Amino acid sequence: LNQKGCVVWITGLSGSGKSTLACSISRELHSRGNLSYVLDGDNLRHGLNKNLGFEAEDRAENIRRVGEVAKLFADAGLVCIASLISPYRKDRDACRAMLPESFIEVFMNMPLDLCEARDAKGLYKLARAGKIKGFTGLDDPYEPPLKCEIELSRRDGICPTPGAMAGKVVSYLEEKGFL
Ligand code: GGZ
Repeated sequence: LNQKGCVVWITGLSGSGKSTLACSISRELHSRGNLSYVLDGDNLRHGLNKNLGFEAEDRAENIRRVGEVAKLFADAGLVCIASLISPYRKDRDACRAMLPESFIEVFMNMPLDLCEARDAKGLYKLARAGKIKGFTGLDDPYEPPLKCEIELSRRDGICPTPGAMAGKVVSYLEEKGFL
């Protein structure tokens, strides 16, 4: 195989662009002939994690399960791209501890007002109206990484394109010898 298995763990607020980035990285890898698989928090909550809600313990269990599955994919030699809010540092660190040599944490550092302005699914609006309780960034905390492998953010108020951000991640994987 022309690659080493690893986990690219994308963390950030709802609407920060995690799923779009995950998809873009996967396409870029595919075009280079590399195998990858995307684990998306929101999608997995319809199947593997359908019994879980958004209480702290449920989020922890959600993240733990996805971490375990991501490790299986990485063990099989794939680049596993996990895209979850994963708001609590200790939950992300527990996943990192499963694969200390091949865990690449990518922080989508987008301001709340930007994510809220996008509000693709109208969830921020519902949360502001009190119809969703414990919404990350509003009445539930997001703990940014203290140290991560890659941080993506705006420059001079301009958001890089998903393709440009994916390029940064893929270059990192190349540089570190995963590709
Ligand atoms: C945060 C919520 C909530 C609450 C529903 N807080 O942007 P989305 O809509 O499509 O993705 C979000 C998704 C979060 O699932 P994760 O598995 O990534 O979360 S975690 O890592 O915290 O376990 C959002 C939607 O679910 N959603 N209620 N209260 N996001």
